[in-house]
Amino acid sequence: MKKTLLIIASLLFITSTVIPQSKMNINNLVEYGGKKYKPNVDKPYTGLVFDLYRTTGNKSLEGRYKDGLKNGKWEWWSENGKMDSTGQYTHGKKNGEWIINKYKDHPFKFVLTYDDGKISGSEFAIDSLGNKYILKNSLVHNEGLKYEKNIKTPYTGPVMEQWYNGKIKLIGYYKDGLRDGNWEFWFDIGWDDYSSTFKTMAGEYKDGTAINWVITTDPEKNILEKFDLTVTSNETKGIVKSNSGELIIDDSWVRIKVYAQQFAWNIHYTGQDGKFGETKLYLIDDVDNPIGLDRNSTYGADDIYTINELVLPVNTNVLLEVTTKATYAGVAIEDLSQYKDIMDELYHILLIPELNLLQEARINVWNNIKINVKETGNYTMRCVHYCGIGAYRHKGFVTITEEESYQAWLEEEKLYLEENSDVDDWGDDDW
Ligand SMILES: [Cu+2]
Repeated sequence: MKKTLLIIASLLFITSTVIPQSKMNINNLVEYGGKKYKPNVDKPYTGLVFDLYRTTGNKSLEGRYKDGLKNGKWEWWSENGKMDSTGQYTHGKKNGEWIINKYKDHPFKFVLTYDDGKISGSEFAIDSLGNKYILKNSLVHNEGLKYEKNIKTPYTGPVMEQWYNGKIKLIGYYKDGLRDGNWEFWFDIGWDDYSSTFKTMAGEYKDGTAINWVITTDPEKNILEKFDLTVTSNETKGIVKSNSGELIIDDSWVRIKVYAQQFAWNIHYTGQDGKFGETKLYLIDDVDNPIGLDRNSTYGADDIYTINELVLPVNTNVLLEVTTKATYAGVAIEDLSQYKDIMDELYHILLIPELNLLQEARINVWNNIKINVKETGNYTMRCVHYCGIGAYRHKGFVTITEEESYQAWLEEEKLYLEENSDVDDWGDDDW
């Protein structure tokens, strides 16, 4: 009796190990009603499938079917035998984490999470060491902080963004939803070698604010000269970062508004009355009226504006108010909420290193700089945020001048303005 049991047990053991799982070349399966069948078999296929490269005979895929549907782990290999992509199916639908090789010879693979066939959550890139970077366009914006999709706490971890051709555009890091740590930006030059893209900016963020930046000029001409623009936030003078506190200034202060855009600085002066005219979005015209100044508004008639030319009187209290134009690619945007994601990213950072002056230019926000420069001089104002492919040429000229020549310059600009408004009247005829 004991002997019989032993024989049965060993028979069971043999059957379960020796009978191999069915394995087929995927090209030989046939499909009926959305399910795969082995030829000449009336039950949907259950078992492994594979495919081989015709050129090398190397395996190109291995997958699993259950009752005619993809089920379980699927893997793909490139022709040289390297792992390409892998993921899991449940009853014919993608489920769980998928690692996908989107670009040949790219240093990153991409990670998507599926739930019952649909993409859920944010997309990530994964490097050869297995570090996961969230893709920047996969982040969710809320109240100035960045989140992973479907996650309630702000994102902490690496971030990556690519150019349209897959080349790496930036690598950075978020902490509690704000930019933090080292960030690097590359231009998209060439197609072949992912490592040859041109680094244009690198720097550090702390709690969302840029500090310690290095930028490289003119990648179009391939000038590799580097500027060392080291401004540490706590060394920066004359900056009123907060907009909530009351701004205490009197009439002796010169007020100047700075409107950033891709890739220029529009400077708005009050004119003789010391007060700004109104600016209106619908009046913005990139050539004729870049700040949308309403000449018919109460204080607007004598206002002056320049492009990329900031002139300040020496030994004078000046309040610079910095913002970004509500335009995208030159088109005025009325309803910012629709474009919140773009607008959150489309900001600029004004830097005048010699004056130790650094301020963010953000849409719908006036950031203030109180400044009183003690010496005359000429400087460059530049943008140290990567605000687009032309960020390196986002710069203007700064002149600190004696009070007298400042007034003379204003007068000159005013005359120029009057001359031009004559031309405008001339053009008002009906056509
Ligand atoms: Cu900029």
